[in-house]
Amino acid sequence: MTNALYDSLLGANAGKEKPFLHFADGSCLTHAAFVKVAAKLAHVLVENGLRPGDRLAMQAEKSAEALAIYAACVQAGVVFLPLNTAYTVDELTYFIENSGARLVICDERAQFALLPVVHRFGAELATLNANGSGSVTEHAQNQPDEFETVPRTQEDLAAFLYTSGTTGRSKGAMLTQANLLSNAAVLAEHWRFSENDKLLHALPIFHTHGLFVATNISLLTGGSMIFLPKFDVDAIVDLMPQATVMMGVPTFYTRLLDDPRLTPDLTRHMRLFVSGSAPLLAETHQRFERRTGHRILERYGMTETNMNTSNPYDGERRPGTVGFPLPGVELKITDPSNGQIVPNGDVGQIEVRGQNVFKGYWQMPDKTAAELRSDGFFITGDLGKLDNDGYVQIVGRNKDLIISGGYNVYPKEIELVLDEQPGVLESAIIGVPDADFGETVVGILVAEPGETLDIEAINDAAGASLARFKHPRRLIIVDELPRNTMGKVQKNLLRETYRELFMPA
Ligand code: MLC
Ligand code: AMP
Repeated sequence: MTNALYDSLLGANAGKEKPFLHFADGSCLTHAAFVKVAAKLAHVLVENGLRPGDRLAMQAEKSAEALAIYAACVQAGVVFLPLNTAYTVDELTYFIENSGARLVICDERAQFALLPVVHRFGAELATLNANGSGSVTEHAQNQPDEFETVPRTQEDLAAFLYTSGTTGRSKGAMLTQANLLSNAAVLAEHWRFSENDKLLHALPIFHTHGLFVATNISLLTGGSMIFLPKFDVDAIVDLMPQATVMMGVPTFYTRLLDDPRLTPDLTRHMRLFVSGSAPLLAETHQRFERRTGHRILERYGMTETNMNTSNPYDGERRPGTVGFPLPGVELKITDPSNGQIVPNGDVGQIEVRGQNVFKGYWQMPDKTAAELRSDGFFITGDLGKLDNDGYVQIVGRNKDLIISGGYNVYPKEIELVLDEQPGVLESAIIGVPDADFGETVVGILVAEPGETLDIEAINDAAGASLARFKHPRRLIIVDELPRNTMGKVQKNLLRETYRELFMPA
């Protein structure tokens, strides 16, 4: 038995003395060196007691070493669980407990807060800092730079990515070797990647977009990435003339459009701009083309499914659409009430099936059964339709979800925190349009009779337990929430009322 993911992404590059990661200071790490770092780290994982199939949870800043931990997990057959650096200890506690992680890697600054949690669940803790220092890399120094790759089948798990739910409890999406490898291969071909590509990488590496789409494609094709710690317009403008491809969320593109340095000359060396993770306004697509001559290629994916659809590389990249199902992906638009395919052109829920679709939610068979049909179709929760030429258009969501700057925010999770605050009778979290983040989070509160709400204290409480990107940017007190005859809060009415809060007409 082999380990196809390792062989394709890393083993194939073992002898390549050409750059894999370029850093902003001009230095670089070759493919061969990256493979060696990964092997050393794989020894560290084994010495920490990790066995194939065990989970490793990591909350670490973006660095070559952090990326090499992912590679080490692939080589050692360990399931990689990357976590948003914005998560609070409360949030991390849930992930560590739920995943049963045996090893938790975090920044040195977080270790004392996390140590009691890690010990409570019988795990071990190691550290990795933004500059690559920490107990993990110290331990790796004296390890051999070769590691006997652990055999894995295509159905074995490679990663868990947590995605929140409408009940407020996050679910661990189990991704197999086959899910990751098949999608990387399809995308590499569809988007014409080669070893000559240099991808401008400013996304975080704890989500599908930055970790699997960008990184796996670059590894698979032996290309390279300009690896930036985060998105920063100045750095992007500096480095774009050296790159050939950029992948980003729509906020990347709107921020670039706000900068006068975005010109045809700046983008002359680029062959492809990809956007995804949130809706790209047709207007942004058109403005970008007018400014640079490039048509952004929009694609559509999810944590559970990797990438599902993409606009064509050669054909028309149609603004406001996410293109066609990728090779190997079946897509249908169904009536949510009965699962039947709706007439062409009608709006329905998007369902997808293919090798890209995950195996289910970790230890949540009921939730898995509710979203993943026994015939393999996954109910995405997105609402869409096909236009006359078969392009998929996403028109809304059948799930209570806000996407802020490419990060998913599930209202229920925040409402649960707000409802617990003194004097709060009930709350509703909605997303309203925002020029920078696409949508931003607003909280509507109702006080208990006779109570006066302390907004500052409520904000502090939200801040203590929820990641910063989930915090309501505004809390508004109302007398009551609008409800329909069934008693359900009518969030559409609230969204309409507060539509212009951050984007006045
Ligand atoms: C940062 N902040 C955010 C935020 N990002 N708040 C809401 N939404 C966000 N996305 C907070 C900061 O903590 C800060 O808090 C304040 O907002 C302003 O920060 P900033 O400096 O303007 O933000 P910045 O650090 O520049 O980050 C913005 C961003 C980043 C858009 C560059 O969020 C980002 O890289 N997003 C990409 C997310 C992503 O990769 N998604 C892919 C998911 S995979 P304060 O304290 O200063 O007020 C997926 C599947 C698929 O969806 O299809 O791809
Ligand atoms: P996540 O759970 O973080 O993977 O987010 C997945 C969700 O992001 C999808 O279900 C969609 O709602 C949304 N999404 C991803 N790409 C696009 C896109 N191109 N246009 C609109 N929504 C998108």
